[in-house]
Amino acid sequence: MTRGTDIGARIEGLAAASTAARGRLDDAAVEEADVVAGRAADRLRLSADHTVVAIAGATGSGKSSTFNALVGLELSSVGVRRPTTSWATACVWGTQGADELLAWLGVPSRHQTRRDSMLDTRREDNALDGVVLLDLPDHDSTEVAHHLEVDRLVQLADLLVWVLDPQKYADAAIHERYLAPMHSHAGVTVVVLNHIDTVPEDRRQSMLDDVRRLLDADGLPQVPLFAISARHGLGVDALRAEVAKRVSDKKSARTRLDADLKLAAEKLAAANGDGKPRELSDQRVRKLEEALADAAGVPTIVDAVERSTRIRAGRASGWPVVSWLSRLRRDPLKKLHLDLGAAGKQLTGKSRNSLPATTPVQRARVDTEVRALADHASEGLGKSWVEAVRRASTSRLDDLGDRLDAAMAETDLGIARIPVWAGIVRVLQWLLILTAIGGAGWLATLAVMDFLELEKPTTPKVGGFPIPTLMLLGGVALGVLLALGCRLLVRATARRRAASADKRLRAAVHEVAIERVVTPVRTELEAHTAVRKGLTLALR
Ligand SMILES: Nc1nc2c(ncn2[C@@H]2O[C@H](COP(=O)(O)OP(=O)(O)O)[C@@H](O)[C@H]2O)c(=O)[nH]1
Ligand SMILES: [Mg+2]
Repeated sequence: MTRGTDIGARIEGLAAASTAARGRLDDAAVEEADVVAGRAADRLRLSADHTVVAIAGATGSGKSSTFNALVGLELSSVGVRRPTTSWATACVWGTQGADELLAWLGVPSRHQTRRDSMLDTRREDNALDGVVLLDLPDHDSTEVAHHLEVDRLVQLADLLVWVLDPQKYADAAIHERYLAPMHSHAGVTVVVLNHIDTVPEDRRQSMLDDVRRLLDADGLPQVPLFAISARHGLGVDALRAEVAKRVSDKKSARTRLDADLKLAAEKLAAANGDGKPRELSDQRVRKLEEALADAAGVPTIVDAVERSTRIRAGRASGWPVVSWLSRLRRDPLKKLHLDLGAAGKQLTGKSRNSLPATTPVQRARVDTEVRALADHASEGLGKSWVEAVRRASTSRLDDLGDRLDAAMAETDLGIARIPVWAGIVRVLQWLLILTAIGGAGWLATLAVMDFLELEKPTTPKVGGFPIPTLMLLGGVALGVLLALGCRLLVRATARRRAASADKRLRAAVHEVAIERVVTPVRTELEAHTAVRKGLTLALR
C-alpha cells in the first residue's frame, strides 16, 4: 500500500481535521479521529501482501478449534480457558515481510507459527498465502486484560471472523458491544455458527435464519454467514474458501481502513456541525474599533490636540503683545497632562494616568461589540464552534485597558513643533514690532527735541508721510493684520493636526483590536475551515 494514493489523502485529511479540532470539538471524537488516522497510516506503511484475519468470539464458541481447522494443524490449544489464553495466537502463511506487521500487532514470537516453514505443499495452504490468522482471547472473559486484548486486536485486524455457537449466539454482549457498533465494517466481517453438528439437522436452517435476523438487527444484513463444525470439519472448506478469496484480492486491509476513516470522520463531522466557512466582516471589526477608540479616549485627545495647536500656533503667529497676554491661559494638552515628553515627540508616560478614565458605559459598549463580533463570526456554525469563538474573543481581554493606554502613550501625535509657517510669521511679527518700536523711539526723540526747542533734522518722508510715523503705524497695523490673517491658517493647521492625530491613534487602536480580539477569533474561524477541509478530504 503506497502513500499519496487516495487513501493516503483521506488519512491526511482526517489527521489535519483532528489537529485543527483539538480543544475545540468533542474530545472523544477528536481523539478517535487522531488515533484512527495514526493507525491507518501505520497499517498502510506495513505489508500490503498480508491480510490480518482475527477469529473472535465467546468462551467455548470454538475459536481455537476453528483456527486449527483452518490451519489444518492443532496449533492452538482447544478447550483451554482463562487465564491461559490471554494472548492471541498467530499463524502466518508466507512469511516474507510479515515480521513488522506481527510486531505492530503486538503478537510475541513465541505465539507465532510460520506455516510455510513446515514445507506444506497442500493446495489449500497456498490459497491462504498471505494470511496472518489470529486466535483472539475470549471477548466475554472475566479478565479485563482479555477484553483489552480483544478490543485492541479487533481494531487492528483487516478481516474479522466472529464465531457464534448454538447456546450463546443471541448474547447481548457480542451484539451490543461488537457487532452492532461495527455495522460500518460489514465489508470486513464474516460470521460463523460453530458446533452445528450438535444441532439436529432439521433445526439448523431455522437457527441460521434466527442468526441472520439478529445480524440484520445489528445492521449487518450482507455479511457472509457460515454454519460449521470445527471439530468435525463440516463447512470448514467453505469458510476457508471465503477467507482465501478475501486474502487473494488483498482488499480487506483497505476496506477496513476505509470503514475506520469513514466512521471516525463522520463522528467528527457530527461534532463539527455543518456550518459553512466564515470570515469576519470588516464592518464588525470597525464597529469594535470605534468602541475601543472611545474607551481609550481618542476623541478627548484629538480634541485637546486641536485646541492646543490652535493656542500654540495662534500664539506664535499672533500679534506678540496679545500672545504674551494669552500665556496666562492654560494649554489644554497640559491640562490633560498630555504634555510633550523630553524628546518633544511623544507623549510622556505620565499622561496615561491622567487620561479620562474609561466609563462603565464605554466598557459595556466594548463588551457588547466584542460579543456582537463573536456572534457574527460564529453565525450558523455548530454549538462547539460558537463556544470556541466566544471563548477566543474574550481570551485576551484581561489587560485590554492597559494595552490601550500604552498604545495611546506610544503614539506620536505629531504636535511637537509649531508649524514652519507659524515660525516664519513669528519672526515677521517681531520684525514688525521692532519696526514699530523703532518708529516710536524716533518720534519720541523728535518730540523731546521739539520740547527742548532744539533744531530738528528734516524727517525723511515717503509719499508725503514721515518715515517714523509710517514705521510706528505700519508696524502695528501690519502686525495686527498679519495676526488676523493667520487665524484661518491656524484653524486649518489645528484641524489638520487633529485629523492626523486621530488617524494615528485609530491606527494604534486598530493594532490592539487585531491583537486582542480579531486574531484570536480569526484563528478559530481558520481552524473551523481546516476541520471542514480535512473532513471533506477524509470523507471523499
Ligand atoms: N461438538 C463440537 N464441539 C466443538 C466444536 N468446536 C469446538 N468444540 C469444543 O468446544 C470446546 C471449546 O472449543 P475451543 O476451540 O477451545 O473454543 P474457544 O474457547 O472459543 O477457543 C472444546 O472442547 C472443543 O472441542 C464443534 O464444532 N462441535
Ligand atoms: Mg481458545
